[in-house]
Amino acid sequence: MSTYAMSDIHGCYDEFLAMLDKIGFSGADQLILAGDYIDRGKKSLEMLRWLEACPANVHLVRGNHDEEFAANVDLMTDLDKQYGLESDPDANEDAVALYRTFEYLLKAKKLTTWFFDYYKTIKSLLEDFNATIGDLCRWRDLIRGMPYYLEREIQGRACVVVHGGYAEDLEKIGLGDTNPEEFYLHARVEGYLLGGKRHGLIIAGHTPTIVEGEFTYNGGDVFRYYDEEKDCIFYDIDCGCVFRELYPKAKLACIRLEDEKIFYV
Ligand SMILES: [Mn+2]
Repeated sequence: MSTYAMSDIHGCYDEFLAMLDKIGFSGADQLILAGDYIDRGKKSLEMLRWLEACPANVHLVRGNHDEEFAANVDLMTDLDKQYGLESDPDANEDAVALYRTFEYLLKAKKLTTWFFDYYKTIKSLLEDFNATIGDLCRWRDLIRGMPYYLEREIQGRACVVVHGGYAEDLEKIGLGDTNPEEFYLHARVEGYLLGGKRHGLIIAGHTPTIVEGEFTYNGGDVFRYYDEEKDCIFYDIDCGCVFRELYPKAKLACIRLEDEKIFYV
């Protein structure tokens, strides 16, 4: 039995399946996914469908893109309620109309925002794949059921899988206005500098290792960092798979927690 972790699949469904194949993932293994399942890539729908039917030995952690998707679905259903639109949750045309009403209102009220469906994932689910409000709500609820991090004991070492960053006693380290959820979802260098766990192992994604100038830059390979003071091993396993067209060395990574072996697709 092995425990594997992957992160930042971003709709790269084919690579994800190829990785499961490569590691020979079976019912005897465990897989922890560190979030950002959707956006940017071409197969967000396939990813969402896979997640909602995933077996019990797959454990899902929430990423910032997933969180934003859920927040955007809330905006749509709130608008529906407030305006008494009574959209049919099972009718694709009602979902498309609600989406367009939302866009129209933003424009009419001159509320320019990058926030609403920035990657056009919801738009594509509705217009290209006939998704309904019922589908969107089901995926939102799936995301809201995902924890911000998961902890496992792997060979005597406490291992935390999180999207952005993890810190022990997050309330005590003085992050100003940053709340713990924000840290789990969005932390980058602060996750390494202020975060971590004594005698622990932190597996995160979020910051692609393919982007030059980022602190985790490693030419598109997994980034490993050891904090001696805390005896904490950090991994960034987001090797930027979805940016492959831009960066030929970008890839999907998977780590086996028991022996820190890395696999690439
Ligand atoms: Mn992210």
